[in-house]
Order: sequence, then C-alpha cells, then structure tokens
Amino acid sequence: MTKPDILQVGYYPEWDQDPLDAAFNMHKYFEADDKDAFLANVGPSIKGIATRGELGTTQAMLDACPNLEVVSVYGVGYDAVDVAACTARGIAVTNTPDVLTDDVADLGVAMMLAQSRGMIGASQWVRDGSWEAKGLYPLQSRVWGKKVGVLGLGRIGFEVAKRLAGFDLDIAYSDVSAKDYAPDWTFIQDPVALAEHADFLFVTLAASVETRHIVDKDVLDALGPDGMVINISRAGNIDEAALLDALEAKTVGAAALDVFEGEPALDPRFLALDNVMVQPHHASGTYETRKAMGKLVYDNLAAQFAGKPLLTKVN
Ligand code: 8YV
Repeated sequence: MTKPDILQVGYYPEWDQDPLDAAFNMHKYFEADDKDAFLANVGPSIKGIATRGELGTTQAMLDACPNLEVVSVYGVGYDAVDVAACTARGIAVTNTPDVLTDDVADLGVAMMLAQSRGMIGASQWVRDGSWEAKGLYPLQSRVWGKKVGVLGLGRIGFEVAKRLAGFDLDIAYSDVSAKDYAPDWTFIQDPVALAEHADFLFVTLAASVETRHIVDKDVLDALGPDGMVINISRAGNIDEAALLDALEAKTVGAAALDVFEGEPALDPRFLALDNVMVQPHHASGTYETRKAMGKLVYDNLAAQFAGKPLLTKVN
C-alpha cells in the first residue's frame, strides 16, 4: 500500500519522527526555503497535516491541499487552526487533550511559587556571591492561605485548583457556568470580580475569538498592585500591551508567563522587568507528556487512513 502524504508543519523529536516517517511520506514544510513553491509542489498529494498547537495551519496550507482529510494537532489548543473552515471542507481536526493536563498545571503552580518567593533571583543571589557579600536575601511574599482566581475551570484549570487547595489557598473560579464537579470552590463569573477577589489570577481558558483579551486593563486594575497573573493558556487571552503597561507602572504586582504574542520573539519590554517570570512555552514539555502527545498525533493519523474512528476529534 502506498503511504499517505502528510504535510509536517513543525519539528518533532526523533521518537515521534521515526514512526511517522515509517508510516507516512512526511513532507517537512518547516525545512523548505521557499514555502509557497513547496506547498504548490506537494499540496495536491497531501492527505493529512501534522502540526503543533502553537503553529496550527495557515489559509495557504488549506488552500494548497484540496485532498486534505485530517489535521492532527500536537497540543490541546487548536486555536491556530481554522476549525470552521476545516469542518466546512469535511476535514477532521484532532488534538492531544488529557495527556498534558497535569504537567501544564504543575508548571503553572511552580511558576506561581517560584515568582512569589523570588526563587530565580534568590538562586542568582547565591551564585553571584551576593549572599556572602550582602547577607540575607530580600523578603518575599507568602503563598499559602491567599486567594486564587482560576479563569476557566476546564481540565487544566481544575488541576491547578486541586493542587492549590493543598496549599490552603481560597479557591474561586470563573467559567460559562458553575461546575458541579467543584462544589467547594466559589463561582465568580465576572472576570473583573474574580480578579478583584484574587491575589493570584490563573489564566487557563481555551483560547478563542470570544476569549481574546478577556484579561484586559479592567481585569488587571482589579487584580491590583499586590496581585499576580499566571498564564499557561495562550497569549491572546491577555491584552499584552495592557499587561506590560501595568507591570511597568506596578499597578499589577507580578506576572508569570509561559506564552507570548509573536513567540518565540517576545516583546523586549518584558525583559526589562524584574516583576515578571518568563518561560519558553514549555508547560507540556516533559518527556512523558510529549511522548504521549506524539503518540496521539500518530494514532489519529493512523486511524484516519485505516478508516477507523479518530481518537480525539474536535469537530
Ligand atoms: C504545544 C500547546 O503544542 O498543548 C498546547 O496547546 O500549546 C503546547 O503543548 C507544545 O509546545 C508543542 O509545540
């Protein structure tokens, strides 16, 4: 049997790449110098697209591949894929939910703890000799017993809240409706009211046109100079310009961010700030989770071309 032709949008580690190469003809878009010519050449033969959450697909890719059947996303977020356009063309879209939930929650909580307790600076204080030369490290802010607002109590938000309950944080959340699986936590639907209530505001929403800039100047003002915002979702959920203004003016106390507009080329204003922790979009970046994500990308493609039901279809 001839191997199906797949357009590969971005890099995968070798333990994912090798099985994909064995089962499919992988056409590596990310290695092509002339992307338009590459798409024009391979597009008509392409039956599947393998991409990553933050890379998604472009309109040019969809237009160049008239025989496309499936887009398999390595990531839970599929906001970078035009799912409505895919559905209209009969193209299935799959993602990698569940397997990354706990690791993403772990990183979010770790960022919150590390930023609150000044751990990056404290490590530097030891390494550069400041401890010996200057003495005790400046005091930092307590975490336990404070109030957290979780904006979006889906799978990842739930795991964040569950972890923070172990730190004796008072937990409130916002979502489209109160969740019966969260009877002990306070439902505050309005994001401004949630931020007003919270010391720590976690952004754990699936990104969409509706949630774009849901964390805006009003939410940031409500969070206030002692508040911290933690984003492990998508940059677009926060008005980044408003956040930079607030961090510079210290009308918001701090931020811990794994995602940025235009990443990996983030706004240089972030780098001049000492009240922000920056991470390179690696909340799902453990061997265990990334291997499970890669397997799901493969399994969805294999199912499609074996005529079997897709494992994690989103449309
Ligand atoms: C990325 C993600 O896909 O799950 C998501 O939506 O954004 C991430 O897991 C990951 O960085 C791999 O590119």
